[in-house]
Amino acid sequence: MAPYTLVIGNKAYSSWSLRPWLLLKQAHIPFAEVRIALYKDDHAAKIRRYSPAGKVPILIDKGTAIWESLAICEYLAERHADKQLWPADPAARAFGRAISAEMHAGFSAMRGELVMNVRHVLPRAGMSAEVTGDIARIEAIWNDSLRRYGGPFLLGAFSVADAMFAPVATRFRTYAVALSVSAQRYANSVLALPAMQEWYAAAAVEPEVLPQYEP
Ligand SMILES: N[C@@H](CCC(=O)N[C@@H](CS)C(=O)NCC(=O)O)C(=O)O
Repeated sequence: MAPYTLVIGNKAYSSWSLRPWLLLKQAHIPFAEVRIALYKDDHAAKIRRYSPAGKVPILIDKGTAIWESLAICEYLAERHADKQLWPADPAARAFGRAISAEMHAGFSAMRGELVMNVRHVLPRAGMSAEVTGDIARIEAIWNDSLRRYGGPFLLGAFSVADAMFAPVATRFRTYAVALSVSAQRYANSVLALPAMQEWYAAAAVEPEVLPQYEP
């Protein structure tokens, strides 16, 4: 039996679910997956069976349930130190934690306007000043990280920080956001990961269509 169970939402839409799912896949940590179709029937009650916070993702490790995507990623990094899901250097680790926390807590304009939908490419003509500002800050974070640590991922090797920003790479593709060469190269590297392709393929065959996430 896989040691972990990860409870997630729809792969087409659930950006928060993608983060720990991708980290587990990249680290080759076995897990069982429970997918709860969001905003259908009694989705809230189904989620609350696992966590009173009522949101996915949730990681179950034997009797312990961990919610909040960043807390799950931190837990996995601690439990699997050999996988080096954070860099060994404390300054690089602090930088990675800062940009991951910035992602976790911020960019609400972009999250609200450019909802994750990996089943479509929907170039967006006009965007609000708030979204343009969010995109500019994310590009600056990516370019700063790539310059500091030399790529191909934000802190050099794939880390928690890349898992946290992976849904942004999907949004930039979905809405055909124009990026600088280095930021685009980074987004492409994330999207080309076999695990990302597995996520996209599974999303493509999900039966649910949620109007609030559709054009
Ligand atoms: N900050 C949370 C956000 C989790 C979240 O908002 N999850 C959404 C799906 S992407 C959810 O569970 N929505 C169901 C609901 O609100 O009923 C995290 O990092 O895990």
